[in-house]
Amino acid sequence: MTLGLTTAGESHGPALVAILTGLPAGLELDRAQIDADLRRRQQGYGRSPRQQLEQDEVEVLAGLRHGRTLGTPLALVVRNRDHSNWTWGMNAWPPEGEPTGKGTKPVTLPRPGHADLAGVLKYAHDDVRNALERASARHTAVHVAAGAVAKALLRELGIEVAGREVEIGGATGEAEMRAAMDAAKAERDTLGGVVEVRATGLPPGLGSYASREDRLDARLAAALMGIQAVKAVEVGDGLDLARRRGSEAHDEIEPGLARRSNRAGGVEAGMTNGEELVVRAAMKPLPTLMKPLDSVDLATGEAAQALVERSDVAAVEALAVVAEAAVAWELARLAVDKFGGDAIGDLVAAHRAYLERIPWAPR
Ligand code: EPS
Repeated sequence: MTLGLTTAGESHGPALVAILTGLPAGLELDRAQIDADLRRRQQGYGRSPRQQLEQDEVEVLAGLRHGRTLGTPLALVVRNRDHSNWTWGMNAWPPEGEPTGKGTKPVTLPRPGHADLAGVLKYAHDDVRNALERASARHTAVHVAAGAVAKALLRELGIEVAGREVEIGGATGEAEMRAAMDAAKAERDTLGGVVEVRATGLPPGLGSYASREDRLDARLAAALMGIQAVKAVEVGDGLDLARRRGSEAHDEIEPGLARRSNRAGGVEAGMTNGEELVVRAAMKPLPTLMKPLDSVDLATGEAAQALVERSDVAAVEALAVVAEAAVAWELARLAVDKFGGDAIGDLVAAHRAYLERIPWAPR
């Protein structure tokens, strides 16, 4: 069995949904813990008023009984409260009655940096909304719910994953980051930034050098670049390693197999090497500006300004939670690939047997 994750859902549709397959039976889930991650994703400084509308919480439709997985597909739902303002505009069926609420008029002003332009061209849409709704980072909510499930599985193996923001708009300290967001907001602009995810308790040998798609760093890069607005991913000392000599770039091995440093960020040849995993993701500034960028009205072909809607100033703190979930999902997937088992006890036993075979102490 390998873990599988499929999601669906539009930003202002009724709900976001996820189906998780391949989870072992008997894994205990805690609703409060999943909801706590959903709230963390919403709480960052600089989020839009949309976050006051949404109070995300998970619903489980299948695959769980009395808080334990059944070994069958787990179906998760996160509802969009804002949908109540879009019941005409985002109706799945031709709506009845007069247009009312939001989303009743076609959007024809594509935002540079969003899915808007290429999305309508690719799918032959005549309303940019048909592209932006799914491209929106709103659907990261259900990925965070899936990540919380992955973290519960990893915890059974003594593995912890945590994300945090390290840079917003070029600023690093907490006060400086807030000041940068206040300044950008005053100028009706937006900011990007950098987040870091660390994971402890990873035994050596998750992932494989056997083929490209099995490499842990390839999977992490794909998972993190799959998050809206992420433009670069770095493992360990990453880009900086290219500027150093070999003697300054690797992590020497000491008796007892500990490393003298962790420049590799816990990954060598596409496998965990037993050290802490350190991975960073960089996000570009959000493309919805209150001071709109130049664009073209697709209805007339004339120069115009891009769509202005309510917007976050920055969503880097949210990205820290979303990136944590993405890394947790990939690690859980590799743990299930390596240790297998239909029941959580089988997975834990295989992990324990592996740790008995190799000389490694958790770090
Ligand atoms: C987003 C635009 C904004 C954000 C949204 C992502 O939505 P709206 O246009 O409804 O204000 O608030 O993020 C979320 C709703 C969320 O829960 O993170 C976009 O265009 O990507």
